[in-house]
Amino acid sequence: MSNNRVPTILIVDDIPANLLLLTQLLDGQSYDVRPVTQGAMALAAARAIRPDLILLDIRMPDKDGYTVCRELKADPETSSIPIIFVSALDDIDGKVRAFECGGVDYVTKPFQPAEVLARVRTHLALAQARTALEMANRELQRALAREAELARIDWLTGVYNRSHFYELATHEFAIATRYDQALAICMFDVDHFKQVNDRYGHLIGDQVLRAVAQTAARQIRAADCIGRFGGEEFILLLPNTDTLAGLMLAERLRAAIADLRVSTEQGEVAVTISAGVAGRQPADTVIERLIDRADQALYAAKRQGRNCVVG
Ligand code: GH3
Ligand code: MG
Ligand code: MG
Ligand code: MG
Repeated sequence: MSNNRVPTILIVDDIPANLLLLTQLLDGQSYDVRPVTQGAMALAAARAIRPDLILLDIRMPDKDGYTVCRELKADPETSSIPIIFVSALDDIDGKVRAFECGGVDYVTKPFQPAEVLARVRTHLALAQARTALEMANRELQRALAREAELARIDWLTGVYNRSHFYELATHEFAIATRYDQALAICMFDVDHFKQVNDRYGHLIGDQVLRAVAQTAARQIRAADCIGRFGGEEFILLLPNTDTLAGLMLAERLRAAIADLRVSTEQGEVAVTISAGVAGRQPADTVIERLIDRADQALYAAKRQGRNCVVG
């Protein structure tokens, strides 16, 4: 309920004279009042109008107030609407039952107009405060989720950072070991990247790194993942992929980067990468072994003259 909207109040009573009395009382306070005379109508009206508050009679011929209240509370669409019982029943069991059904308050007939108004105002204010709290909580949850996502991502390139990559890779490695499935790691490093920085400056170097990471991210499958391992060095986790399939992917990636032209303020910049691939072996007990072999293969690729793949 927003501050500048007139609150809607649904009034339910089978006796027209009672209904009129309450309607006049609340109308005079500039509430949007909707009177109905039957329990079944109250349910339909509550779902259609979504009132901010309901004043509910107990004894009604078609459906009593307790039943109406329980049904409204059971429906997620209407469960949060506060219900004040207004009844001539004055026995304590009846009152307790009203609260047990989900009512927030109870007023006995004949009522004192000022008391009814005071209770209505209080419950509207409480409902408004609860809505504001729920909205703030949802906003907080969204912010926390965003923050958690940011903590996993390398701010420069948008791929996973090293620590989150390790977390995912460790998990995938455990699954692959448990079910004896293939798993490959590919590490790649931009060739002579220092020269890119020296020639074009760090900002353009950054732009090239982003383009390389994004190009690689587009080459891999949804089940694969990519992380930034260090400065201009990236790592791929390839579940259900053996060394040969990993080499094929790495070769496709190498070719895609070699074809890449990054358009910058200083013209198009081209780079190449070297890549090393390693597949999981039964003797591997930790993911680090696999990463080590991929790293050694990467250095072999560098020694072989760069812009190539070794596995
Ligand atoms: P190699 O082919 O042997 O890999 O040569 P290289 O020049 O790429 O390797 P080297 O390790 O000598 O240099 C890597 C360079 O990457 C040096 C470092 O300044 C640069 N670098 C690392 N991180 C970043 C970054 O975030 N942005 C930019 N612009 N440069 C980076
Ligand atoms: Mg009645
Ligand atoms: Mg390099
Ligand atoms: Mg390097």
